[in-house]
Amino acid sequence: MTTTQRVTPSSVFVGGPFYGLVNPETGVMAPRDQSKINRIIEHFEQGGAKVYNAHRREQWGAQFLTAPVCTKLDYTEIAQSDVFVAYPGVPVSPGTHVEVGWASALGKPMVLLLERDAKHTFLVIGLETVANVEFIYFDEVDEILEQLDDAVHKVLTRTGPVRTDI
Ligand code: 5HM
Repeated sequence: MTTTQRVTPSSVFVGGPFYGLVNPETGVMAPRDQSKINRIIEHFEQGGAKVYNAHRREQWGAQFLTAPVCTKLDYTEIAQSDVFVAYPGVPVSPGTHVEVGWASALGKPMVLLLERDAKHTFLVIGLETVANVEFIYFDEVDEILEQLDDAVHKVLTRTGPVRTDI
C-alpha cells in the first residue's frame, strides 16, 4: 500500500485586514480580530514553518512601521515564502488586495480565506485562471483550520493556474 505524504511549507506569509481594524481608542486590533490572524500563524508555526506576518510584527497596530518600510518588507517576505495565505477581507482590505496581486505576479502558491456568502471582488474569485490558488470558504476560523493543510498541500504540489479551460 502506498501512502501519500502531505507536503508542508517551510515558510508562509500570512496577510489580512489591518489598518481598518485598528481601534483609534486602544491603538490596536480587537482581540477577536487578532485571534483570526493568530490562529493561522500558530497553525503553521506548530507545523514547523517560519511565518511572516505584519500584524504581529507591528504589534497589532501599536508599533506601525512607516509605509515605505512595511511595503518593501512585505513584498520581500512574500517573495521569500513558499506559500501566501490571506484573508482578502470583509470589508475589503486594500493592502491585502495589493499583496494578492504581488503574489499572483510572483507565481506564488496561494490559499485565500473567504467569508462564506459575502461579496468578494471578481478579480479574486477569478484568480484561478491566472494563479495557483485554493479558496477556503468559512463562517468560523475552525472551518479554515480543518481544511488548511489540504489546501496548502494542493497548491504546493501543483504548478501553474488551476483553470486553463477559459
Ligand atoms: O489595508 P490593510 O491595512 O488592511 O492591509 C493589510 C495588509 O497590508 C496586511 O496583510 C499587511 O501585510 C500589510 N500591512 C503592513 O504590512 C498593512 C499595514 C497598514 O495598512 C501596515 N503594515 N502597517
